[in-house]
Amino acid sequence: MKKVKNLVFAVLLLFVSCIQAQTEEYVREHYDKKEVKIKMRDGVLLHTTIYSPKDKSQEYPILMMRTPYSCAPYGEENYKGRIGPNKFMVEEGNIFVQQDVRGRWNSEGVYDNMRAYIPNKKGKQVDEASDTYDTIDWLVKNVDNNNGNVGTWGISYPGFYATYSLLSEHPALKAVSPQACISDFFFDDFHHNGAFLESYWRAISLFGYMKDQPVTKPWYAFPDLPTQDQYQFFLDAGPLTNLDAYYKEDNVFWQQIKDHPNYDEFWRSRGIIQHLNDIKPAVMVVGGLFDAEDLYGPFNTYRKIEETSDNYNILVYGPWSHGDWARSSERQAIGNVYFGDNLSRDFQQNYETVFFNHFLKNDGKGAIDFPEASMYDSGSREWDSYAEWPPKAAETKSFYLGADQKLTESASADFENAFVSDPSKPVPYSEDIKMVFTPRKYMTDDQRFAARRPDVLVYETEVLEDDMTITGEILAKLQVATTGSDADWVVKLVDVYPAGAEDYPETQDYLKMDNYQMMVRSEVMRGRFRESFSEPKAFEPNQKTEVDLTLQGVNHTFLKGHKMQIQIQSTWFPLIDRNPQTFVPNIYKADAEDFQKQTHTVFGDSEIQFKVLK
Ligand code: PG9
Repeated sequence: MKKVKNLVFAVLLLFVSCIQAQTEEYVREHYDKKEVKIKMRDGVLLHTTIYSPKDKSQEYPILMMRTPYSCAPYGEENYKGRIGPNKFMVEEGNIFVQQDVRGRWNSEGVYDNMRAYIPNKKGKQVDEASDTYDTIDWLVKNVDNNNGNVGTWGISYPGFYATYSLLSEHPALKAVSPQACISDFFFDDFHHNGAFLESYWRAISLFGYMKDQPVTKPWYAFPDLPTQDQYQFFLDAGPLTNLDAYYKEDNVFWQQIKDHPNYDEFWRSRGIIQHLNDIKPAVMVVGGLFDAEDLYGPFNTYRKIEETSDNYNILVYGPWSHGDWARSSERQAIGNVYFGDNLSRDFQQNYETVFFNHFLKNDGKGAIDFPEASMYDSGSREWDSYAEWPPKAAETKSFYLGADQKLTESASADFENAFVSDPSKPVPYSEDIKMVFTPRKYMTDDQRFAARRPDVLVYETEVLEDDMTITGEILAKLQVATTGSDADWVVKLVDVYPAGAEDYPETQDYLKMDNYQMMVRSEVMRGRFRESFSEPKAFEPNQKTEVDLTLQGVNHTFLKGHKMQIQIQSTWFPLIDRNPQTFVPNIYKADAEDFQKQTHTVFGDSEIQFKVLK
């Protein structure tokens, strides 16, 4: 019966999504498509697609997305449904522009992942800011019926280019919405605190191969793999050097990743956060509380602009996975966990469209009453409005790791837990088997499979007698030791549902929400970087050492009857690569014999600092 219900539910969902998503026919009927090559100051031509309303009775702002993912379909006779941030803005009428960034797809030039910003460019020096400036300048001077105002937007990598557009300082740029915006590849996407996201490995095909002329078809290919069982594939592959069998020297990005294991000038120069000073255009940063790819980026993009600029700058974080807010599914669920109905549609209609209209169609005049931070509470399943983020009203409350798997409010200094960490039997990050392009579902997955392993330490509160709301970042100040000379430390914040919790239609058949251990937030710290991301340092074997680890922002109420749980482990595979647990200069070049089973110890005076909202 459940299978029938699920099938009906899935068909209904698909039907509704099809209706809600913008249709190609609608766009063809209401928009003219034009493709141009815009010349940059160094002579490079960038492919730019322009969709203009057929209704020429009024002027419209320009909404631009710059992307490495192509402006397909190419050809002025070929249309697509999704030409802008959402269907409401398409139906209302705007000029939508998409551009292949330098070196990608039908544009000329040489690509550079997360191209470094050059603050004081000289002569024909270029970066994504100058390319944005030159593009906007051409558009406002050459596109018919534009009202002189430009907005930029984008999700993920396009979100990075939206953030970057702020550095163009073009006077026509009035509103920018960086969404799930990459900010720094050492903390977003490919690395978390120095650990390599091995689960991203296939995506390196997309960005690693360079092309020498404009193309409208893929010039890269994904490796043929012997199995779709991602845990087994990467375990059998062994040390990362063995993956060279699939990516040769012509995969520039794979070479760069291997040659720069530390946070050196290569990565530092490509981070965009450092340049976000004295920003003028209005900004709406959007992120997903369960975004497995870019969680660091939106939080820190918003924070830096708030610290350095007096512009209009707001934050919206919903119960979304990567890019969910741009989709049209009626039920918002991630994996087994349902959060609510029409959350994405409401955001698109009542936030995103209102934000761009206010600054691009009304010149910023009139009232716009969005809160500074609109944060969904992933526990109470309600939206919260805050006058600042993180909320000043929250107070720091420390919990400690105690005996009998207790998470207590007092430190037990004489307590310790030891476990054997075996790189040949790493803790899976998910019970799912399939090979992924990038990780996603694990962010709300049930953690009972991990909690029952001897190499995962579990600490939890008593059943809560009152709701407890945690907001902002969480600081784990771990006191640890290892018999080895290197180690990774993973901390997971888990919401333990009560017995009897109701299943959702999305709940996988083999699971019950009864006693569900929902992942709320998680993070890894590669222990060698505990003192500096640029200068790795070995552990002194068997010496008690502090490892501090920041978990990205949350807005989560642990409801009465639930328990708050912390899990600690040292492998998380293959989400991240395995630490040999023997200090080597570069883990990407470690040999099989470097990977050694070690015994790790966590001490009871390890402190987890939460910001609790009274
Ligand atoms: N941030 C996402 C990503 C970057 C690089 C590789 C794979 C994914 C994205 O742009 O969707």
